[in-house]
Amino acid sequence: MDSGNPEVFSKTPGWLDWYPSPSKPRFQLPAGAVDAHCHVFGPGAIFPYAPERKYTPCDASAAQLLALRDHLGFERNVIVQATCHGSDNRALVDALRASNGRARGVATVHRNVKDAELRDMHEAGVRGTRFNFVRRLADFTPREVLLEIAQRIVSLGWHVVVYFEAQDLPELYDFFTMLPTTVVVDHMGRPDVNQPLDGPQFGLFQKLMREHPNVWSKVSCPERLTHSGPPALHGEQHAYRDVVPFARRLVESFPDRVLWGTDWPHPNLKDHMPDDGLLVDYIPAIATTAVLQHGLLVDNPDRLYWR
Ligand code: 0GY
Repeated sequence: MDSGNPEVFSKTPGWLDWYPSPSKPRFQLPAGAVDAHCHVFGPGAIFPYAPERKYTPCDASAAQLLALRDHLGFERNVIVQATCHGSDNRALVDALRASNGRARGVATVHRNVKDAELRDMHEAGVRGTRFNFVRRLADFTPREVLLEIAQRIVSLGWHVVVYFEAQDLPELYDFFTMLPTTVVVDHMGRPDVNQPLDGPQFGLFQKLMREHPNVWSKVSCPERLTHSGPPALHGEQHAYRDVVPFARRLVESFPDRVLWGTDWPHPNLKDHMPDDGLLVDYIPAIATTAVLQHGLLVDNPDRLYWR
């Protein structure tokens, strides 16, 4: 910083910090497994949070993320730019460089981004850009601006990651189908898991994936979607049981277009902070065979991010 005094950030009141001592998963991840949705936050003293942010998180550094990767048994990460950093991707790029090729990134870019900046980000490992439609997280950006950005990244071979809530899909559907890239949806489009699996809400999301082979989904975030709650005990069979049928349906219907990630450090959770080891133990409930697990954790992220 110009003054030499780093800005001091106070966390949003009620902020839940990430789980300090996650258990070792019982589920043995396959060799080459990728945690395909996680974030770094700051540290704010080095990479300040964006002025337009809607929340101020606890710090969650690249070193802490890479230590978690090793503890859980992942080999690689996909680090996704979080809204608290706006379109300032310095913390993300720093983390990608610290990973020595074992992480790829999804950035958030402004329409004024220069081609040279895009090329530098690509060289650091960025392979996508994220459009956020969740109102509590990001201000509205006109669709034509997003389309313009999407068109600019085609030549880099990047894709678009979209984050939205299920009640907004009817309005966003046509826009998503216009995008000229692979489109990766965060957290299954955030269904209300109290609604039927084959009801109109999740039915529309499955239609989007069925009719548009360029659409992928992360089957992540049971801890955000659940009404029934976290596992009471390590390895408990019924962890996040209300979310399981939704994730399992996507894994079984679209085995080559699903990804999984921890979502560490779990921004904006209100009820509980998951033990990341127990989250990994949830994977075999939604990908029930070794073949499905290998696709979800190794082949699919490898194809999208490392080829
Ligand atoms: C997630 C979910 C959330 C936050 C963000 O970029 C973000 O701030 O993605 C959320 O609050 O639901 O995937 O990390």
